Amino acid sequence: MVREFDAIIFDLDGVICYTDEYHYRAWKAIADNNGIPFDHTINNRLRGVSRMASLEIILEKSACPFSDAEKEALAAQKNEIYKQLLSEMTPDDLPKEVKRTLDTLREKQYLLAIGSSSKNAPFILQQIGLGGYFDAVSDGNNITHSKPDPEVFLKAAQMLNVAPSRCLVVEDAVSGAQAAHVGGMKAACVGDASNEGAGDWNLQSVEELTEIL
Ligand code: B16
Ligand code: MG
Repeated sequence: MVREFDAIIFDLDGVICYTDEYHYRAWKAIADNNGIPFDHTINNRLRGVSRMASLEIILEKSACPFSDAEKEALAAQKNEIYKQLLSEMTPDDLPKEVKRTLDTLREKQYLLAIGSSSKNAPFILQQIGLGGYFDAVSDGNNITHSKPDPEVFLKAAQMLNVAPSRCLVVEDAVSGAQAAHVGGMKAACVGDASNEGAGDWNLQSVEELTEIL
């Protein structure tokens, strides 16, 4: 079989592990403290979006305006709550089917990378036992534009020294699938993005990757 890809770039939150629920809980605490309506439907719009851009989406429902300094303070408070939740994660929070899939793709000699908007990506990978596992980690610390801008995936491809057209992105966010496409990459989607039909492949589980690769 002729291979279409040399590298697989995985989104982190919502693909490798379910930190999306922790983002929800942390933002919910901030929203409740400030009397701002917030639910899972709004939370879905935050997938793949940077911390400050997420806050702007949440503040759309606020009755009163916030200054830039107040916004910075709210984002910092949210991150403290989020990091507290992350500190309780262990390798048991890495789903078995995800680890099996990664190991199978590695055996098939694909390069494996992370392409995440999160500045907490290195800490999360450490917590779930994947520190040092990937061939490249491109995350919120090395980008200036978040998804749907393709920067995070293009940087991952650069780190791997692989052409974008030879990379497959795995995403749970519609914004992430769009970023892949703008960057000239194909996208395999799970979760919310799969339900929205945003991918070139729309999967029920990450493990289905081993059938298409
Ligand atoms: P942080 P991903 C994204 O991670 C999340 O989906 C998104 O909800 C979050 O706002 C963003 O990271 C930034 O996270 O506040 O930790 O820097 O899906 O791109 O892995
Ligand atoms: Mg995600």
